[in-house]
Amino acid sequence: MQNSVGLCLLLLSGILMSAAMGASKKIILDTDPGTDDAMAMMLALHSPELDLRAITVVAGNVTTAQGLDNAMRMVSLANRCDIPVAAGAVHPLLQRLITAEFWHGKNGLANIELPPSKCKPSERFAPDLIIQMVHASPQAITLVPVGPLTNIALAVLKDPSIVPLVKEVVLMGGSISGGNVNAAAEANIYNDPEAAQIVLQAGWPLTMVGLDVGDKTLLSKKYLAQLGQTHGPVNDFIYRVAKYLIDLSAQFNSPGTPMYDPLAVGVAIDSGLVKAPEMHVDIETRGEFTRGETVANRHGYVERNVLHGDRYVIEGLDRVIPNAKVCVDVEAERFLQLFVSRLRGR
Ligand SMILES: [Ca+2]
Repeated sequence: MQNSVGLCLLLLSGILMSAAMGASKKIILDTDPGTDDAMAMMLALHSPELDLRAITVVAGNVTTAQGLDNAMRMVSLANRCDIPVAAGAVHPLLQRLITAEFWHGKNGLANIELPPSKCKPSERFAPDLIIQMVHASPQAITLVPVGPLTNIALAVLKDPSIVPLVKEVVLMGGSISGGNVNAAAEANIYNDPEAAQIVLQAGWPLTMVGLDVGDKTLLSKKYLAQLGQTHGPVNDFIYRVAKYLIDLSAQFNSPGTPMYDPLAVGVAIDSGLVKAPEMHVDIETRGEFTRGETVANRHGYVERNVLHGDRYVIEGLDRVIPNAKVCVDVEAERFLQLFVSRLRGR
């Protein structure tokens, strides 16, 4: 009798576990690793709501070769050699690559030398891996790009039939209140505006997690201290990355480091963390001062100008169709607590 009760409990827990696993969201993290990319990746790897199916590497914060090396060392540190890691584009579609060792350290990982990876990279080209995985799991894959959008654009250009098969896109990039590269543009979009425009206009459900909310989500010394109380290979690595970034932010009089990429993963975990009204967003690709700006229509319409003789006359308003949910506010404390709680002791 006891045995059969035990067996039933075992079966039940198995069913519950598989139900929980089935409920987790399949994501592909497209990344230019990158310090905040490192934090994003480790958050994704340690969140049961997410099932990280692949990591695809794009040129951005560092070269693709360096980014691949960084990603490989990180999946190895987390003991996740089962996750395919594929290298992708080595430069933006139409412009030279701009790397950001200035912010991320010489190796892109805060100058922290992780042990060599015991995992092997995928031999697939990242956009091809994305195409293959989307077809293999239709309507089930969420793309989480946290670097320039080159890989995602290449996948769409090569196989537009993936667009209706992708569940959604949650990207880190853009801003509707000024940039960080310059007055107008945010770095991920600035680093490949043509790719960004392809991704924004593709026609899939898309959430833009931009500077507007990243700048409100500052990891401060308070959270660093919490991470410092516990230990584990990932915990200790992220502690060092966070400390590097917090010290860097202090040089610019900021009380903490903005959690840009991790917040995109956070929104993939729980969309309730942000307020994200629908807007139509275009990417400026030509402006003298504004190339790479995310131009968002907050009102949902444009004026209709009709030529009458030698002038145009406004005859009415035309509705524009929203193509993105644009994050404008965030429950920062709740997100930061989530982040720290997921990595403590890992
Ligand atoms: Ca990034």
